[in-house]
Amino acid sequence: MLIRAIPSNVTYEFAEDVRAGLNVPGQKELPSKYLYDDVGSALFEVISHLPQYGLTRADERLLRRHASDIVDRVSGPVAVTELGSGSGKKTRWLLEAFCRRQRTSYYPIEISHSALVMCKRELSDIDAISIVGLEREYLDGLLEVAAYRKRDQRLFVLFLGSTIGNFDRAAGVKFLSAVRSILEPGDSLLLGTDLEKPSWQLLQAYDDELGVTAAFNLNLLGRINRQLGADFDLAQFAHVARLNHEARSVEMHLRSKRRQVVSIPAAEVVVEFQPDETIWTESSHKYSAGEIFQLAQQTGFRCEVQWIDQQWPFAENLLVAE
Ligand code: AVJ
Repeated sequence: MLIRAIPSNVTYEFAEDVRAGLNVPGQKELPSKYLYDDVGSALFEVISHLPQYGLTRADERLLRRHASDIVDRVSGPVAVTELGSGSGKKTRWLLEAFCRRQRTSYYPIEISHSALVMCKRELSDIDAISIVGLEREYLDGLLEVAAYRKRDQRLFVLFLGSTIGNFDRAAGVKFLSAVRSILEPGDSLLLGTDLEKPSWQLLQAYDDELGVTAAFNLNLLGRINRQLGADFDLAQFAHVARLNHEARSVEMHLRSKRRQVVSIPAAEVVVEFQPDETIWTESSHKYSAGEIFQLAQQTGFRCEVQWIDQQWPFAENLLVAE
């Protein structure tokens, strides 16, 4: 597979975001996209196998069960692109269905290089597929794919795994509108959304007893140590999963166990933590099935079909650009 790597200075942007997020008076915060370096992507892969975390398996069950139905609703020649492909495992069923119909190009867009390599390994055995991986941010990658599109081709965009949930609701609307502005009427977006569920179930899903989610979260500090030369003592921070009822989200934080001072040379900051002060590292918003229809309408799409998993409430939504 071809992988087009990022031309820009990634470490510089990381340093800037770390400085901006930690060098503030109120709630310290780090963007959740930085959880996914090579170690973080591998840890998320393990999370997706945990019995307490049913999200990824529900997503995959729906895609497998309804692959031909989904593909039948997208007519003509298509270019398939995926925002954040990860290992690419759950995309197999859709790609096989498309490739049975005709030769299909697949453009995974992913900021993790190792995930792109895994994705190629996972999917290149499919007949009549051509894979071009783009090591890019979502919208940059999507613009590039849109530029490759042939005259008669439709774009079929996958945004699976409820990654949309990492945006707060307003930012989610903004993001989907931006995606829509790159598409043509008749193009489609398959959007995976995790649905609301009981508090105990959410807390177990984001704070598993094995500590994999804790490791996934703490790795963000490890990454700052590795890439920016910081001296975080990981033993002095604890993983916290917290419900935000108002936002209808689960938040992950890293709680400082004591007063401590950390220096981050490449970001040119020294950061002080009070006892129990937290760094907010991720939000996972949960949706009601009905609100997706509204979300689609607000962002220039129409939600044509919704498939819901019964075992782990999760919805696969087919949005068509109007
Ligand atoms: C892959 C972003 C959907 O928010 O549930 C898993 C990431 N964080 N456990 C999520 C995650 C903690 C996951 N997403």
